[in-house]
Amino acid sequence: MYRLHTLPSTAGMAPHIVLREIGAAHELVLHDRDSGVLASPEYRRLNPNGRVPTLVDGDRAVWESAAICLHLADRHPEAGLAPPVGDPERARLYQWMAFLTNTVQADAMLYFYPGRYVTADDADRLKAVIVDRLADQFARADDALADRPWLVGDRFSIADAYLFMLARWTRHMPRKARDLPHLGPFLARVMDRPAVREVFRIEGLAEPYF
Ligand SMILES: N[C@@H](CCC(=O)N[C@@H](CS)C(=O)NCC(=O)O)C(=O)O
Repeated sequence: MYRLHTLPSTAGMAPHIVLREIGAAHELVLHDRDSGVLASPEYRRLNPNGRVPTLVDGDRAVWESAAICLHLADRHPEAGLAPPVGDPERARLYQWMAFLTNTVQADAMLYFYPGRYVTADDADRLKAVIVDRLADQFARADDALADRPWLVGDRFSIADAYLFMLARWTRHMPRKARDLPHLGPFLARVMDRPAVREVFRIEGLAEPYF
């Protein structure tokens, strides 16, 4: 059985969705952000970065949300959440997963934790720059969804779970992913999935959902 360590409404959402889409037996460990547990030696043994998510699979801990999603898709090919290795569509999956985690998510971190990068005086200026950068990046996904319901192939994949997770992080920003013409309906489509609804219920998330 898997164990997923996470906090509500964070980078743990995509792996949580993927576990539920697969229907894999798992224990969800929903930590309290203020409990200090992420800094504890026990947790740091699982994830030396002291961040969420962390997936425990047998005697192995895997950290980095995108790596966890890829690992779960590989372990459960029958769920069809990633094209097979070697399939040209698999390259498309790698492309989106890499872009989402190393460009979009990396920039989003600057918006949510500006104090880790600049002084308080510069925080608002940094956040304004990031809002524009994210809007430009989500426009790439919006373009990709202009003539297809999902990012990769013709069915929902881990890339869609990842895009959904990051896009909803803009819901309180001045420029929202949901306002884009194709991304808005995409977010509604993902939100309608029973697995996703269940994740929101379990994580205790309120509207606006995205
Ligand atoms: N690149 C990492 C980012 C992990 C990350 O920054 N997680 C945040 C939540 S979204 C976290 O644990 N924040 C708690 C903290 O930094 O204290 C991943 O995708 O797993």
